[in-house]
Amino acid sequence: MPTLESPEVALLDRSDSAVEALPDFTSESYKDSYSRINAIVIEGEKEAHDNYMAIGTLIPEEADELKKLARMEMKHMKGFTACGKNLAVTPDMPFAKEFFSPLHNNFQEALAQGNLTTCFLIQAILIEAFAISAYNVYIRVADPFAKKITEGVVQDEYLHLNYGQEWLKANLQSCKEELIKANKVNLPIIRSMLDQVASDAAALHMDKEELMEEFMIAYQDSLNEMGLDNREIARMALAAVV
Ligand code: PL3
Ligand code: FE2
Ligand code: FE2
Repeated sequence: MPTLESPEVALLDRSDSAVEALPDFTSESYKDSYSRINAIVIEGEKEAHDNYMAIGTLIPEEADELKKLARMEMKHMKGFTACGKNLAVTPDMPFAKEFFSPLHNNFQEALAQGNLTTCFLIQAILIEAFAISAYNVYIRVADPFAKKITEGVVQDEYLHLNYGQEWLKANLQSCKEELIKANKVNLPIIRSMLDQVASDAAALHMDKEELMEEFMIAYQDSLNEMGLDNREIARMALAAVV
């Protein structure tokens, strides 16, 4: 029977759904996985910065607002860089660059065509919902230093998702067809990124199904807020599984 001092009792105090022990942040296997995950997050924040700056060149009247979002992304990048340093981990940046390259290339192609709908879908909806899911799950199992940083970051990511969502909502009539088309191409890429990161995430005690669940909540909520109906949202979400 658990006593007050026993580990079982301490575990019961954790308020999240995944009631499990925190990982050993100093183990070699934790640090090995962290070197890739930390790099992915650093690269993702850097690309997010570049993407908001790039979108600003297509909408001059929004350039100042987009610069603000980009500046937040730089701050996130610095925060996560500090998280790696704090654990004495060197981020594997070449791995992360390769990891982001399919989305990176699709964003660049859309940008070159002045295709704002696809740019917003890739950066503000798909990447931000991916970040929100990852950070929400990570907060439950992070070391205390990284937890504090990630809690601040995830609040900003909701603002970024919301910004893209409001632009797409305001333009929905003219951009719906393109939105659905771009989603068909890019949601499977997010799915494959999640598959690629799952085993490293598991080493950090992050559960794949929990990540998918958190992603689907942020993604579907956002499509709903844009004004898509349940059938349209279901069709779009199915692009992740078929
Ligand atoms: C946009 O502001 C940021 C984009 C970053 C995308 C990150 C996706 C992360 C997937 C890996 C899951 C682990 C999270 C752990 C956090 C240190
Ligand atoms: Fe960010
Ligand atoms: Fe963001």
